[in-house]
Amino acid sequence: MALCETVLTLKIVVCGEGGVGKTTIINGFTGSPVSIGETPATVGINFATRTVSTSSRIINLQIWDFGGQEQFRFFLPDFCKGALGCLVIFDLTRYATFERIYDWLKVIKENVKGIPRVLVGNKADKKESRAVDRSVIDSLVVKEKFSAYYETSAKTGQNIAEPFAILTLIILKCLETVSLDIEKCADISLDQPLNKNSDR
Ligand SMILES: Nc1nc2c(ncn2[C@@H]2O[C@H](COP(=O)(O)OP(=O)(O)O)[C@@H](O)[C@H]2O)c(=O)[nH]1
Ligand SMILES: [Mg+2]
Repeated sequence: MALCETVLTLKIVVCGEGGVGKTTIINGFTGSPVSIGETPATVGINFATRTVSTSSRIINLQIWDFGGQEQFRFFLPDFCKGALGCLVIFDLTRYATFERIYDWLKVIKENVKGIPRVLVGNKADKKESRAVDRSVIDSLVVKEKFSAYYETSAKTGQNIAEPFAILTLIILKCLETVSLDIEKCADISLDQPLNKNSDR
């Protein structure tokens, strides 16, 4: 079946430690009002949707947001089930959130095989508080085979849409290339960056 014949629903999971800005980024991307400093801690799992289109398809992105609190960890298998792509977010001003990326990758790898993942360093607006050097980030991107890396600010809107867009394009490319066998997706990345503002 050609992928363009129907509206395609793609499930994307958004991971990362509490407070890194997952909910704010998702709200910014899906159009909900962003209010810096007032986001309530997400309880359990939320999801938001946004319809996007390429030249040939309409895509319904189903974006799952994990609350992150320890007591909800039993939700993780359900959270991951059926996901075709993953955004892993850390806070550029808190090194501990960067170290926890490994834990999130482990969760993803245990529950879904080989889905493409994009790394996001958020709170880029807080330049004076930056705690994670670009060199260690670049090393992690290579080592853990992230398809792309973006620095975002949910406060200024910097690069908010790009991680979702690139992940969607990579997923589409995977679906076409491996005819719905998503196990081989992790190594695929786009030849061209999405636009000149991208960080890779
Ligand atoms: N300065 C700044 N604050 C942010 C940014 N993104 C999120 N925040 C704030 O960081 C806090 C945690 O954000 P939230 O989206 O709840 O994080 P989550 O726990 O990962 O969902 C909130 O007070 C947000 O307003 C950002 O890019 N810049
Ligand atoms: Mg949240």
